[in-house]
Amino acid sequence: RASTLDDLLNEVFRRLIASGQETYPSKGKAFEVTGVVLELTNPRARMSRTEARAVIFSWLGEFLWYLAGNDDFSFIRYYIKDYKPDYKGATKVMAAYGPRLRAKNKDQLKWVVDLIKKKPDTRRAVIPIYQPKDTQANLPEVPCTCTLQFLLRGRRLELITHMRSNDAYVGLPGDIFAFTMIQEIIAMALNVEPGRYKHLVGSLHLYDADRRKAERYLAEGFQKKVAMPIMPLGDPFPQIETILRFERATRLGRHPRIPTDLPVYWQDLARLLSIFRAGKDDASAAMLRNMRKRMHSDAYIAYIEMRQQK
Ligand code: 5HM
Repeated sequence: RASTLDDLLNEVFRRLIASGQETYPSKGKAFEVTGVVLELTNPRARMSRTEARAVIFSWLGEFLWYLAGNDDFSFIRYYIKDYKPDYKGATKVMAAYGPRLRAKNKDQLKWVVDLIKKKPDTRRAVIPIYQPKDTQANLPEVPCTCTLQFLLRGRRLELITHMRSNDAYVGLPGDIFAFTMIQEIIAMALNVEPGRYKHLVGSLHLYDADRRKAERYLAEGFQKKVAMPIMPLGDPFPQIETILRFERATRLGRHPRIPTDLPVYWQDLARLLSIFRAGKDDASAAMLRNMRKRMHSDAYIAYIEMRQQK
């Protein structure tokens, strides 16, 4: 249990390095702990401030990919250049979460909001990501996330995520980022505060290939605590539609204007998308490219702090 993502990652990496059991599943040697419960007490402290893990663009891109209900390979590849296609030339991602979360004919996020509004104490606000169709042999990828369960308790919205498998170095931080953002979206739609975030993992592992990087992360020491600002209260779905339109236009290189009718919270995320675009556009601007690599959460945080001081 920890109050920030960095504190949680510190504990997880230490545990995996000290006592992870060696396993050899589908993707190379890994050190594993099974049946783990991680808890982030402040779900807004979802960003890392370290040099090693502060990769806000890929997290933000993946989160928007989910929200868009999208399964296009080109969408996610724009944000995560190492994202592997299911097979050579694949244009869709079979295990994509987007269509499972927000199908055209059934938006599970809105369903959860409606259900909890009607039955605040419900134990049924569960979104299944992992589905029967994933239980076939030899699929290239199957979702690592099984379910998201929302519980409104004491006027706070808790989220319990169950993952069958979680890569502690590459997957875990982005997963926590996206799911706590979804937690806050549902909380705002219900007009309550987000509560605890719990992350239940069947197999939590660190690949041998990332072990040195995890050690380097630990060597950076503890970072100053930071949390994202509070999402604007009230129904966030219309604002999400606007940001998704902006994201798409930006990704397609149309250079849209920042939607100034949006609350500052969403405008700031739109600015991050523009900065990311700028880094891609000007191939000759080495400095900009470098800035894109480094202009991760730290710069975003400095920017928020500056705003808060004003
Ligand atoms: O063998 P398996 O299907 O579990 O391999 C998938 C790998 O991707 C695992 O290391 C898993 O932990 C990681 N992963 C993750 O950590 C994958 C996804 C995508 O569903 C994710 N987090 N969100």
